[in-house]
Amino acid sequence: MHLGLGAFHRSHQAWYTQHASDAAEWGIAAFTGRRPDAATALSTQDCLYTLVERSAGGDSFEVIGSIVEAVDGANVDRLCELIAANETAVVMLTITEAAYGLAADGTFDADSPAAADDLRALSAIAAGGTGAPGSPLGRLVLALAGRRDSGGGPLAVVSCDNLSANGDVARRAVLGLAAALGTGLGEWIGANVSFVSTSVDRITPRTTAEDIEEVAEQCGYSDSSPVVAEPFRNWVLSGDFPAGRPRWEEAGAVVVDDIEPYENRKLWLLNGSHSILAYAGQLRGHSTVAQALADPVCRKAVEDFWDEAANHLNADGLAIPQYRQALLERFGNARIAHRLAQIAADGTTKLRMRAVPVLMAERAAGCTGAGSALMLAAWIDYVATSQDFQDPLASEIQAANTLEGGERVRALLRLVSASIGNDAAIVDLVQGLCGSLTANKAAAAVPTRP
Ligand code: CS2
Repeated sequence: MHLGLGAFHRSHQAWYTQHASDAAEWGIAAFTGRRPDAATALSTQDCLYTLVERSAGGDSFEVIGSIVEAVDGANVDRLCELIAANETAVVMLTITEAAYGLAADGTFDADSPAAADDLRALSAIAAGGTGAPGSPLGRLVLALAGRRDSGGGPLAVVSCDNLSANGDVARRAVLGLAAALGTGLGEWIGANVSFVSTSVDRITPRTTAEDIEEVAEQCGYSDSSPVVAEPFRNWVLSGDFPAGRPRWEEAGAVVVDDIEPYENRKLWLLNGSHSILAYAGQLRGHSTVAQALADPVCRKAVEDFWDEAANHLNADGLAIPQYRQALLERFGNARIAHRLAQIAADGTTKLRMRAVPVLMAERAAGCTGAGSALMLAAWIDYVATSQDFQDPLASEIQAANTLEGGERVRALLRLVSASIGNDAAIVDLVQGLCGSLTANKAAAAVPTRP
């Protein structure tokens, strides 16, 4: 099963499942998250779709068939029916970082927008009422209660969102919500549900109308739902699968005991620099990752942040110089039009994973952390100027934006992380960097068009 049927799931976990050596024994029932129409579009073509692998040199095409059922996420009855089934072994999640209801200190926040409505809905159900939770994790909790009642047995929940220790985060969120259903559900989940942590990687921009036309021209058939991705892919997993899983390792996935070094390498070096490029790049007039990276000011901000992050990536075998070099090549692939606006969404949640740990580690080591602080400053400048940023805390950001100077910086940083927003020296550091990315904008040679 998969919750969060979007382009990334289709370029990543669905690809690995198709290429597992025992692929014929498995099929994915995928539920939509924010785009219910994705289920209708896929269903009308038997859930088959084209994966366009886009390298700097050209495109190649492959039909993916590992998804066997595509369902509107609001169809909670079907979700409950499938999760209750004994044959269901794995529930994968790509539901976005913001959907886990994390507080600014990283714990589960029952008052977060993601959790509060679900807790109300689940409590009403526990009291004998009807209705259903509206978020993927709330729906999952209801379905897990059904699996317990039907004796469906243990299974694995596999978070594939860009959060550190994402399995633990998923466990905390699921148990936090399960408490509303009472009746020992938390104990059952503790004994029967394994929460697997993973690090996932494959750059997958949103599909465009031109991509759809290209598939029609090159493949000779009409596909309303192709997905475009870079050739690179990576999947590292850690945890138990009590009911089995596809042999993803035969398709290149890596199973490890200690996932933390891999997660940090990916979250800090790839996602962290993506966030710098998203905010700094848009402030400087760019719209794609490749354009922003070609701007020396953005490139320097990325390299400075990487230098800081590398100080805290010391596990054996991480090959940081090679990883950085590969990222420069991946980001520089201008045939992948990865929109900065897409990456800029949900800054409060993303920066908590991408900037804060590096900044804290640098400060603890007696360094300034200016490279990580610049990511935060770029976001602060961006939310002041962007007309339409998306964030689970958008109204809190708007309220903070009405404040002035250091008060505004402090209020915004507190939305990302309490420990950072409450540290006067960090607030000063970030405030001092605000405006610096655009200060020399007129002087810089800034390419703004592909
Ligand atoms: C990006 C990621 O949108 C974002 O926040 O940083 O989606 C990134 O492209 C993927 O994690 C790459 O694996």
